[in-house]
Amino acid sequence: MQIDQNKIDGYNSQSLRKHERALAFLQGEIPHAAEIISQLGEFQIAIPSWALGTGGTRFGRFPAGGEPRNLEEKIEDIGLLHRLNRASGAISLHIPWDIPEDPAHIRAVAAAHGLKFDAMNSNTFQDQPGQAHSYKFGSLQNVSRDIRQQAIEHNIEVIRHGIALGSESLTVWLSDGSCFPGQLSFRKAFENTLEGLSEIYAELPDNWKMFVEYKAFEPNFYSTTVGDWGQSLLYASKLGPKAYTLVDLGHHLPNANIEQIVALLLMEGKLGGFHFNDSKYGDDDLTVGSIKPYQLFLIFCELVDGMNARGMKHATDLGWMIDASHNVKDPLEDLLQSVEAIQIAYAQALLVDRKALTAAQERNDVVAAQEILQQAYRTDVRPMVAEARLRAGGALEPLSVYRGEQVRAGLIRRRGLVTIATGL
Ligand code: PSV
Ligand code: MN
Ligand code: MN
Repeated sequence: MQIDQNKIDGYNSQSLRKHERALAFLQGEIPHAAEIISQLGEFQIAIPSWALGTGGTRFGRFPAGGEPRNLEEKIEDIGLLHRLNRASGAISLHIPWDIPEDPAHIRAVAAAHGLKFDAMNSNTFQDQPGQAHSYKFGSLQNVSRDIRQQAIEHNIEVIRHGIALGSESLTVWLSDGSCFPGQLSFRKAFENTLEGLSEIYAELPDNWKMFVEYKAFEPNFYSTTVGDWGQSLLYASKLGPKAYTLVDLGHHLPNANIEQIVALLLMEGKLGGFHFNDSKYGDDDLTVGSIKPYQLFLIFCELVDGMNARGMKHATDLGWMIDASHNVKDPLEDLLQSVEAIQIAYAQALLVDRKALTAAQERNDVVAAQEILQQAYRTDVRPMVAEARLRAGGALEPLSVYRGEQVRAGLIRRRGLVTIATGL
């Protein structure tokens, strides 16, 4: 389903006046507005292939209809998002959910939509049909060398698929852990996992990175073998310079100070990637910024500050991705909301008066420091985000275009009401 430029321009012209008034006001208030708009224009957020359908919960799934039936259609859906917001220019694949049978063809389809291939994700948390060994008791941590070997080979196969597509990173999330005390030896589980990760690491091309994603609990509920940023950092440090920690916002214990984790990982040069989502209770995978937008802003403050301190480029030096799941919303609408929430938090973080903040910190002026952050957070930066989209050829109001063009109804007509999405 394509929405051509004329259509988008038509919608834009309807709200252009209102937009220009709001933007002019902001430009008057913010001296470096032009710089922020150009930084926003460069910022791309990858969309995971598994977020395009309704994931549901373990109790049930209520499909939205018209969901992508194959990899081409997943790419097509992300192409549509990118067309509207010009900020979703990459797709992240999960193997074996998205095996590219003909990589040259898949590359061409993605290129036609202006999309790149972000991190490749391996899957040793499910047993696949015909698989020789089960991951019931873990993959890389497993007491059986044969099972570990199977998981290692799978990850190497994922790297090969990624090379064929032009990806440059592998994300390893392991569901390994235990459900009951005594079930496993923490030390042996760690050592086996490190050994397996090292064998996978050895297969990485020179220009590749490996992201070690941590998660506090689920599906194991007593221990997780890569359970927190400390454990992930241990693996990443022992593996070598191509290995990094990946932070998924939903993977912490309640009330964890994620912004502090981000600051320290960046300081150590070991933060590699991000999975954005939001949560109230656990790994809820809700729309980014829907529950704790201030936390998201504080995280971005540390990202901007820490990346600047290391001379990193915001747009390219970390892997930015949404990792969401949908139960009650149209997945594409949810993703448009998530991308915008990330851009808003980024823009607000770019607004923070760093010099004044440092000065307030140096004189222990707690009130001034808080005011400086909240001044940025309480600024409505949406006109700058919209302007960045407009300049890139996108829609001032992506959701309005999506709804105005009745995209979901069109997808249902073409793909059917009941579609079986691959993946979760
Ligand atoms: C696990 O909860 C996770 O966050 C990992 O990133 C997986 O790859 C993804 O969700 C999809 O299951
Ligand atoms: Mn994740
Ligand atoms: Mn998760």
